[in-house]
Amino acid sequence: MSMHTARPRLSRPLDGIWDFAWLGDSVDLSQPALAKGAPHSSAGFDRRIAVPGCFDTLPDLAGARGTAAYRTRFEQGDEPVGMLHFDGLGIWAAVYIDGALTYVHRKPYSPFTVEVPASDSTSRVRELTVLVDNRFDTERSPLQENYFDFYAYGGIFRPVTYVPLPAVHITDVRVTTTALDPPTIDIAVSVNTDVNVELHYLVDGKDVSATDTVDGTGTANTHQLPLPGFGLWSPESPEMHTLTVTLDAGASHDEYTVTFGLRTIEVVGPELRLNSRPLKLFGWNRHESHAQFGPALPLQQMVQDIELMKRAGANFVRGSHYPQDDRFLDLCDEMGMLVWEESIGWQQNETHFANDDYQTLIGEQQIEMIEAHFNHPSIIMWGFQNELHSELSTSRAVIERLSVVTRKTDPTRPITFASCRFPNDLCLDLVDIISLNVYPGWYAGDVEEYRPLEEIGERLDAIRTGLAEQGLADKPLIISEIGAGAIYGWRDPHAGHWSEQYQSDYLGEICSQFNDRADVMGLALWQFCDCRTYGSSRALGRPRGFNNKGIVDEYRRPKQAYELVRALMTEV
Ligand code: ADA
Repeated sequence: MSMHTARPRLSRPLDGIWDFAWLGDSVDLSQPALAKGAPHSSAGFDRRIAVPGCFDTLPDLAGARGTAAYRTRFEQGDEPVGMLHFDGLGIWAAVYIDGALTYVHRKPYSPFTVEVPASDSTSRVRELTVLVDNRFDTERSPLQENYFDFYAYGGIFRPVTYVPLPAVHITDVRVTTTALDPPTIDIAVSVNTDVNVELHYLVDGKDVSATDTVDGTGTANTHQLPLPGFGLWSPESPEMHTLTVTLDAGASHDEYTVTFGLRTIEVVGPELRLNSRPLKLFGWNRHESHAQFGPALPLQQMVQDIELMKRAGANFVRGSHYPQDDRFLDLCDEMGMLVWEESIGWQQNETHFANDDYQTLIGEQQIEMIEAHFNHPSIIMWGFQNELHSELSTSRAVIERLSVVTRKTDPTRPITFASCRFPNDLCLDLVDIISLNVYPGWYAGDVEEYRPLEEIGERLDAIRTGLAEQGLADKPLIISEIGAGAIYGWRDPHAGHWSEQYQSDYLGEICSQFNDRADVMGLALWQFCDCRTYGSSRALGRPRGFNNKGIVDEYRRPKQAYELVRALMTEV
């Protein structure tokens, strides 16, 4: 296995200690463009904060909702163009450069870039201020709401970088594996010019004798670059390669490096095939969440999370329920985890579907997520709209629209959404993979019955029959959520709901069922780690204010079920 960094260019990380001020919960953000009177101008930056980090995990701001001001400085060199790249934050942000509003960001967890305007002073030092707000406001940020079953953290919780650029530069490079024998790739390069420029390609640092010319559209396609002798990517052998594209246009020289894996993914009848071989997916749903850091997970934690999942037999993780940290995706590439990535969503209904602003933003997030993460071989499917009300006829148009957008942005990967409405779902025919969230024996059918574990097998049988009746048996099936809650340390002679024993028996039952069934292609247990959720009276079904269905707790301490699942899933 070779280790690479997926950063495409020489960039300057702005992560570190920034100035910080808490502005409270009454700042009026309706006119963030008022540069001189902008709320941060009198902020008085009296504190320090880490970026990446969440402000509402600081002791005195735990649980607070309001506006925070962040400030740092960065040096601009002689380069004609500069971009700031933010990998993700929550929930809403306004970006100011040298005091002037430059960008307003409304999509939690989405990566975004901001072009740095030319400086009007001779100083090369630029001041970057970001107002970050974590209040729920369906007009300002309709993509995240307080009824979602995961905590909406505030802060710049993923890296920020400054990327200097030449005047003529590469804006994107996409690599698609088009054949396996010999491995062959298609390269699509976008540049910010429509005059002819020359491109040159290196793979793993080796000259592959391929050059290309960008035509007037700004995009060049090499026609099938064969790479005989280059290793394929798979979970068992996650071999990564690099492609470096160099561009020469007059005095302008640019270089852009992407990492990629040689692999194909396709749906054939009820099978999902990686490199033409059928997959059986097993793993977890994972929230980016930690007791101390919220979603600002240290890199070490990301590595440990993947290690914990793999040790227990996983080859698959569903990044529930939002675009993932790019560093986590890099690790999945390097460590051989297959990924389902999805845009943010949690049980959206007709109110959302009637809101044009919501529809626009969710479509944008879907496209931006795919564009940012296209080259990760670990991602094998795109999802959206977790548990939307797909039993309503109005939902069909939403799924149709997102399916079209997704397939247009990436024709190479299958699409899915996790439904909890089966058998009343009206949209399953629209996607490539059927994914069902079910909780038999937890949110049990028979509320009087103690330890109703037999509901698990019964439900799986009913799903198979139901899919056949609806003419959907010929599509791959994933049980995309199933699980039971356990409070870490709660071992009880009665072994009922919330005990570690019930969770262990429950997950043992579902894993045994899965191992015995050829007709379920994938299983993603709910969930990997306990995560913070509602603090209000909604928490009555969420003891401690946590969703406790993790197989490890919010500090990654394994519960009793972990060793059983590990035994069942590594000895098959
Ligand atoms: C849903 C949902 C998850 C979580 C889970 C649960 O299926 O998709 O986010 O809320 O239920 O724990 O009940």
